[in-house]
Amino acid sequence: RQSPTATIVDIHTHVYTPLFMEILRSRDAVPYIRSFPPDTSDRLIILPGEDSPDTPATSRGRPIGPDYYDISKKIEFMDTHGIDISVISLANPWLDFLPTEDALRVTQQVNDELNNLCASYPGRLYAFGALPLSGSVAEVIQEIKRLAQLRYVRGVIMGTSGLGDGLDDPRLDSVWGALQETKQTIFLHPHYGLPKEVYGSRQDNYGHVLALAMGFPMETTIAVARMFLSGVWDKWTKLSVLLAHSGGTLPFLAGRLESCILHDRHIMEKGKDEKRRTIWDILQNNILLDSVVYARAGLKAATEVAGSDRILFGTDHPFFPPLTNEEGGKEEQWLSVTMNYRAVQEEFEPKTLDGILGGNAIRLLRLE
Ligand code: 5CU
Repeated sequence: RQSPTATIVDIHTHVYTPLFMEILRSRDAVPYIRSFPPDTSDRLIILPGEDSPDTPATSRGRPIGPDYYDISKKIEFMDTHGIDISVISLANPWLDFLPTEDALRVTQQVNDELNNLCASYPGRLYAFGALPLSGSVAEVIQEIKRLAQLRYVRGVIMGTSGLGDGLDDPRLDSVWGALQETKQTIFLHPHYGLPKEVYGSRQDNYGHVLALAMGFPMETTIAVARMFLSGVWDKWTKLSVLLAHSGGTLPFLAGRLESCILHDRHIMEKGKDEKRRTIWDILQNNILLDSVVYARAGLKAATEVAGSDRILFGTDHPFFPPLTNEEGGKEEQWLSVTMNYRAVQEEFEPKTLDGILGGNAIRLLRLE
């Protein structure tokens, strides 16, 4: 075990529920699941453009197997890595793509599936629900209120597009209000990345690295900065948001964000009669950061801005499985998990470590 005393909680861990799988298998536009003959194995295509005909069939998207959709595999993974509790969530792009008329009904079914999966392993699983973001605002709020009644749900996972116009969209105001009122945490996770041109003409040489290592964190950083700049937390002062991948680059860039505001005549004049909360205040009171940065440098920045009592351990399972080793087999322990464990163990002294590995999640997400 990683700590003799901690209850270990993984708050960043995705599942594909039966209905989510069925929907993905029925589609032929991204996101979808299918095989590319002559290869017969299923591949999961999530990110825009990763099914380009120029890409060899065996490197389109990623292989998808039971780790993604069989909940007993999640429990096996947890046992292998000493994880006591997982807070499961759908993977990106969640249900953002549903036709408006299906959004509420399908989201309710998928959320019930998530809650039922948790019920099948009592005490080991909790969930972040999904929202019908392609439906109406009234439907989103209806589902937020229903989620608050589901036994194992502790919040919602959402992407950076919100209702389609980002997280500074004034139409989200009542959504933030409903989430604050029902004390549900938002798990904010990237999906859409940066425009493809940013990655240049040789991007295919670099596999998924630029999109996942750089695009995802930048996307989160900009989305949360827009939310902050639009004054969401000035109004909803108790709204709690857990940022994936330790906040992208927000911990590193928070000082620059504040400085640019203080030097921006437009913002300063527009807001001169209002009291503005700083990004430092929000980082210490509203934002939680996962530990999924794999190295001490990122953890140091996260701790500096948010405090070690607001950092929560995560794995990103079932993504980043081990590659096959020289003998063609796979390591039992996942490198993506052991790297993360090592970084937190090296960075924090035992009492703080126990909080990050689980105590913080238990307290902040009420995992009794
Ligand atoms: O490997 C990937 O594409 C991903 C993804 O899409 N989402 C995620 O959370 N991790 C890895």
